[in-house]
Amino acid sequence: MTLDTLDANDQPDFPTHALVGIGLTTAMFRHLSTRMYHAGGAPMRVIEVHRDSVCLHDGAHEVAASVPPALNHALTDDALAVGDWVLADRPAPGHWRVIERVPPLTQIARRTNDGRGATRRQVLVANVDSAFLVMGLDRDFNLRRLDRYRALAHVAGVPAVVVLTKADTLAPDETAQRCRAARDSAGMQVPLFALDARSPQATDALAPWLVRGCTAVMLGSSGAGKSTLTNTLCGDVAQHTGAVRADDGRGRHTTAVRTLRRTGAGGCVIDTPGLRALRLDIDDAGALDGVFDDVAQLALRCRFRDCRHTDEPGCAVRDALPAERVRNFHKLRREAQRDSMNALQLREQRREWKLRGREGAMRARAKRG
Ligand SMILES: Nc1nc2c(ncn2[C@@H]2O[C@H](COP(=O)(O)OP(=O)(O)O)[C@@H](O)[C@H]2O)c(=O)[nH]1
Ligand SMILES: [Mg+2]
Ligand SMILES: [Zn+2]
Repeated sequence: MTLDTLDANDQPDFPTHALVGIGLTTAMFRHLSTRMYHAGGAPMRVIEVHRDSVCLHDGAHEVAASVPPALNHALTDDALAVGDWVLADRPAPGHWRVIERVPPLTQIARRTNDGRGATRRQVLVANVDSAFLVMGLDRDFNLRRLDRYRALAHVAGVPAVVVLTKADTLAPDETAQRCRAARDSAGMQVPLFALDARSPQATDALAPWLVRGCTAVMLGSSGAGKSTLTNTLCGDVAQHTGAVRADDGRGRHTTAVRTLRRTGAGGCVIDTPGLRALRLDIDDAGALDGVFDDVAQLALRCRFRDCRHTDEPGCAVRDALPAERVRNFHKLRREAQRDSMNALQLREQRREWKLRGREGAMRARAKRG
């Protein structure tokens, strides 16, 4: 089935044409229509999540809806997120309620501290087709952080597009040099653009990922230009950065919540606030393989088949790559391993580190003395 046949499928209780306009894909159409057959209700998309309610869109209108406690997984690791598709009904005039969430096809999630010493999974967005990794070419430029964001998208199975903003603030040769560095780090497969987030050139560059029925999410640190880019793509450059919707009387100046919006090209974008701490949600270090293609390729030439690229002789990875990149690879891998440990293993690891630290201090003292 193509989007055109989907569009032609319009029915009063299932306005496919309107729903494709807010990012309904053919795969999700099947799930959504099946669930609607069983559960009833109206198909809608979550465009904002608040503490006690969500904002839904049916392709024509936006409504606030309550989420029944039984469905409110806010404290578990699979909460409703912007981009989710749901079925909603109206138990009383003017009161919308979510009945059911359709299992998402993709979820981008991170690990956060739950405030009690443990970590939990936090879903950032659901059902996105691509991730725009937004990074400024100015002081924001940081290849290690870019690796981390690429890993975030990769483990979610979402294709990434690197968008380097503020190209207008640098000399052309400086921009070219940073683009080369980003290209070397991200690999040849990843689309990469350097642009001025305020210019129409940005709209042209990103149009292929924003065709009707597609949804992209903006990821990157605060100040990278995500909201500026969102405003450009949505065709309201005149609106000052941070104003989310024209009818939003709250007049936010920074992006406080994730919001799904329609772009001029027909697809949707989800703007997000910067993440202060971005910890990956992975429980298998192998999940990072696709992020460090260069490491995986070179590893084939290491002397030992199980080389960890730390201090083994004949390590092709350490020979060929900058130390910084190898360090970052190890850092993300350690993090993945740590997250897959249970509490007991964690305690043991900490004890071992403490011991090693003490031994190191003793050796240093012995050397001095
Ligand atoms: N010159 C220039 N300024 C930009 C560009 N992108 C963003 N900015 C500015 O950088 C600041 C932060 O942008 P904003 O979109 O709020 O970043 P966000 O936190 O990622 O949403 C704002 O003052 C923007 O006007 C760009 O490509 N060129
Ligand atoms: Mg913003
Ligand atoms: Zn090696």
